Amino acid sequence: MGDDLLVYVDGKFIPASEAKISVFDHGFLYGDGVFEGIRAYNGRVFKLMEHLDRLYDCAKVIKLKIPVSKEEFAEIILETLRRNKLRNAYIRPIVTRGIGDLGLDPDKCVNPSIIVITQEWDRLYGDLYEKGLRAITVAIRRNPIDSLPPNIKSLNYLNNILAKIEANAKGGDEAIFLDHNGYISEGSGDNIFVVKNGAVITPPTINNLRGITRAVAIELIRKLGIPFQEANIGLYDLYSADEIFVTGTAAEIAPITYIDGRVVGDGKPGELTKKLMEEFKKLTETEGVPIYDE
Ligand code: PXG
Repeated sequence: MGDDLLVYVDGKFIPASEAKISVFDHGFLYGDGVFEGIRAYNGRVFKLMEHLDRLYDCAKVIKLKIPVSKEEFAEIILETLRRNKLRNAYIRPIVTRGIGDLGLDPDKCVNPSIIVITQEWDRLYGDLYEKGLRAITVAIRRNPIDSLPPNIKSLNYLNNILAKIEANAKGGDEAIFLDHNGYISEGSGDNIFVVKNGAVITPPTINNLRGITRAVAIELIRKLGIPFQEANIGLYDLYSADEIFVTGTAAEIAPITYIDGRVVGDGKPGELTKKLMEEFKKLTETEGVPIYDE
């Protein structure tokens, strides 16, 4: 990592190579903590408050009290970007449970830690936005909603990593999860949409992360007057779809053109997907919280 980058750690800005947390931090020992992934485009942070709302909701679910207000957290993020002179960036806020003993009990950890990493960022999937991604449905199931709710963006991402390992092994660019009922859940790091006969369908968020990009895509779909439905979908809907795309802060809106060895539509990114990608780009270039005085 670039050594000139400054990382925010509990009130200080530290050079990347010296930025550390304790081995006794329960974020490290148990994955006990929450995080966000946010993007800045063109000097503005896209959907900053929406990401912070989710971060605070997730923290509340795991009974983790973030020691600063949402407004203070927003300012920490903006200041980290300013110190690094960034205009186009990936932003990774992390709140860990903090230092405790080797036991599980979170109540024994008194001081949660706040970390904000920012870095220059380009497109996640490179030329695949034009070519389309190969997706694989994986054997590993999404965490059940009554064991580890997939709505929590927690530091324990092993479920997602197992999916990614499987997709990598099978030659997929992205892994698609089913849940224990066989319903399509989401990708390893993005939400999924299908298009059939001009209408867009995405699964409800009970079995997946409430993606900020998902919400933006739905808003665009509605604005464009495209028929839209939130509904459970299965493998049949995936394999017979005219178009499939995924949405995420890192992935943005990305077309899937192969799924489990089947060609989606004509094997090229679909018209509706391309329209949404275009509209999404316009939004990211114009909206957001300014980092610098304009
Ligand atoms: N589902 C999951 C499981 C995610 O982790 C999304 C959906 C999309 O949510 P947003 O709010 O970003 O639209 C995510 C977020 C990566 C990476 O390297 C992606 C995420 C988190 C960490 C790393 O692609 N995604």
